[in-house]
Amino acid sequence: MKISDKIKNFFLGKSALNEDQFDDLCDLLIEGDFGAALAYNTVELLKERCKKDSSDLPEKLAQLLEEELLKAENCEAFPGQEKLTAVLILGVNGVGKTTTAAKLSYMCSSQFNKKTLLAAADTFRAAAIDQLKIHGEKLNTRVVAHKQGGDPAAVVYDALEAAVSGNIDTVIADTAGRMHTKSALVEELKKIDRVVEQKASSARYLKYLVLDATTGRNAFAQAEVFHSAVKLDGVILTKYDSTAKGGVIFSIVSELKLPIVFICTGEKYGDIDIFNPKKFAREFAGIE
Ligand SMILES: Nc1nc2c(ncn2[C@@H]2O[C@H](COP(=O)(O)OP(=O)(O)OP(=O)(O)O)[C@@H](O)[C@H]2O)c(=O)[nH]1
Ligand SMILES: [Mg+2]
Repeated sequence: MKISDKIKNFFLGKSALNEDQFDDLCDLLIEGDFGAALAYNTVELLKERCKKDSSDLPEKLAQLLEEELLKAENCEAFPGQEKLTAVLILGVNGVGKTTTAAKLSYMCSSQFNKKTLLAAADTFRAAAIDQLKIHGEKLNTRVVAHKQGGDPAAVVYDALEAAVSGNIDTVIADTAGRMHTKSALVEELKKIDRVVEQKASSARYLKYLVLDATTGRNAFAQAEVFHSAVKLDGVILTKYDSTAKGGVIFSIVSELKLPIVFICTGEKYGDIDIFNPKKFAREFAGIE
């Protein structure tokens, strides 16, 4: 059962909560991938607010959850800018980076009338370049690629050059899956970041970490490592359709101050939305 349904059932028929019930709610939040400390603090705040007025418990919880999701530093909306934007799509293996790069390209052209270019900066995995090229063909989007084994930073560099001469609005670079626990891969990422930072000095440069909602609390550790390596701009949550939980994003926003920028709910190009904190918070609290 989805955590939001469990929370909904929990509140059914309850107009006020006693101490034990507040503890049960805390356990439910933890079960939904909230960190323990954040779950405890959230429940304490809820208790505080209930002292004054105990009506509409689910609404009060939703309000608190939304406040958590607004604690991140603001990320400028993407796309929709006049400037050339370079987006680096990062994450561990298999989280949905390549699919998300394609979805973002589709979103840019179908919703915002922006021209994109895909950069095949995953030069590591054998089939990665072809995988992106297939997306490029389906989306009628140019893909800049080098040979397998090449320097990923050089691919992004070339893609940015091509963007300037080709009147492109946004370069979306797919990168290789790298485990956050392997320091050599994290170092390589820092190098890519340095090159793109220099090359993209006149462009807007965004680094988005893709997190698979089904990985639970491990997503928090991934966000911590990537953020400390390259200072991320935001998180894209994928596979939200395949999890009953997803509460890990509350601690990512609240503790790392990283905004969630997009949420993906399927394998099709259209299965991506700009993240809406209010909607997510209300759904999590079992409302709507
Ligand atoms: N259900 C669901 N599946 C998704 C979503 N996003 C991606 N996938 C699937 O997840 C699998 C992996 O996606 P990729 O885009 O290849 O992942 P990746 O991070 O590029 O993988 P590597 O390059 O190998 O590290 C594919 O089968 C995708 O269709 C999503 O939001 N929901
Ligand atoms: Mg990939």
